[in-house]
Amino acid sequence: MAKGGMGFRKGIVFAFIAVIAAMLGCLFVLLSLVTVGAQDTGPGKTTGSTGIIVGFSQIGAESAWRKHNTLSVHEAAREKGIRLLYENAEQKRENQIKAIRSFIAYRVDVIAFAPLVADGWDNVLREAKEAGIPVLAVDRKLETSDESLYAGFIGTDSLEEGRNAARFIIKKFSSGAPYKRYRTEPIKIVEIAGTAGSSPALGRAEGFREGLAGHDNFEIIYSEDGDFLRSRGYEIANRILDEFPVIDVIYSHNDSMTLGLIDSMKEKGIRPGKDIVIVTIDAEQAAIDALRNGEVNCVIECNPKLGPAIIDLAIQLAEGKEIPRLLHVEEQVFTEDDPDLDSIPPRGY
Ligand code: GYE
Repeated sequence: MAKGGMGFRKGIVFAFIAVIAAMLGCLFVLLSLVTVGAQDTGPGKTTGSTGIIVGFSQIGAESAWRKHNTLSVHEAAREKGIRLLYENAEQKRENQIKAIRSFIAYRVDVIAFAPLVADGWDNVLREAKEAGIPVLAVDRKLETSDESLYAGFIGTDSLEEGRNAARFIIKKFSSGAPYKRYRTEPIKIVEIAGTAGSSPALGRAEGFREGLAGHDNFEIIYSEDGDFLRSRGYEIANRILDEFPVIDVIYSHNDSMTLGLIDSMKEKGIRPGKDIVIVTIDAEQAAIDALRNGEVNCVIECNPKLGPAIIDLAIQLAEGKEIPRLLHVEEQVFTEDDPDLDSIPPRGY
C-alpha cells in the first residue's frame, strides 16, 4: 500500500515534471520564433526603445538586391531602437496602397516607401499628409503632381547608372576590340529592362540613350521589360538569341535578369562575355564572380545598403526636422579592365 502510494506520488511528480518540461519547451519555441521574426526579412514588427514607429512598405523579394535591402532596413531599425512595421507588397501596387493605409490607421510616426512604379500614388500620399505622417521615398523615385506629398528621397541615381553603362561600351568598342562588324556596321545592342514604369528602369534606359547620343556606331535593336526577374531574363534570352542573328551587347538593368540570360546563353553554346558583351547593374556577389571569370564585362554597382540612412532620416522626420529633398548613395563601376578584381571585398548580397 505504502509502496503503491509512493508509486502514485512518483507518478504525479513525473507527470508534473513532464508538464513543466513541455511548457518550457513550448516557451523556448515561442521565444525563438519571436527572435527569428525580429531578424526575419518577412512581414512583421521589430520592437524599439525610442518609441518611434516606422512603417516600411517594401516592393517584394524579386532579387538578391531587394532581399539585402530589406535586411539592411531591419538591422538599422533594430540598432537604432526603432519599431518597424514591415509589409512586402509582392510586386503589386494595390498591396503597397493597402500597406500605406494600414500604417496610417496605425498612426505610425513615419512611412518609408519604396514605390514599385514612379506614378499613381497621389491619393494615398495625400491621405498620409492629411494624417500628418511624413513619407520618405526610398530606393525608387516618385512622380507626384504635388511635391509636398513626400518629404524626400534617398536611393540610387539610375540615370547615372545608365550613363555608366554607355560609357563602358563606348570605351570597349573604341579600343579596337576585334568585333567583326566594328566600323562597317553599327554595334547591335539588346536591352533587358527592369519593371515598366519603375524609376530605375526609366532612368537606366534614359541615361543609357543619353550616353550613346552622338555615337552613331551603336544601335539598340531591341528592348524588353524583364521585370527585374531572373526567370524573365532567361525567358527573354531564350527567345531573342534565336530571333536575332547578331547581338553584340546585352545591357541588362539588373543582375537577376543577367544571371537568367547567362543560363540561356550557356545552354545554346553562346559564350557570355566573349561572344556577346554583357553589361549589368546591381553588383551582387554572383555578378562579381561572373565578371571575375569573364562571363560579364561590366558591373555597375547599385547599393542596397540603405538601411542606416533610411532610419536616420526617419528619426529626423519623427522629430519634426526637415530632410534634404534628394539624396543619392555612392556607387562604383567594376569592369573587366580593373587590374585587381580579386581585391573586391565580399558583397554581402
Ligand atoms: O536594381 C533591382 C531591383 O529598385 C534599384 O530593384 C532597385 C532595383 C534593383 O530588384 O535588382
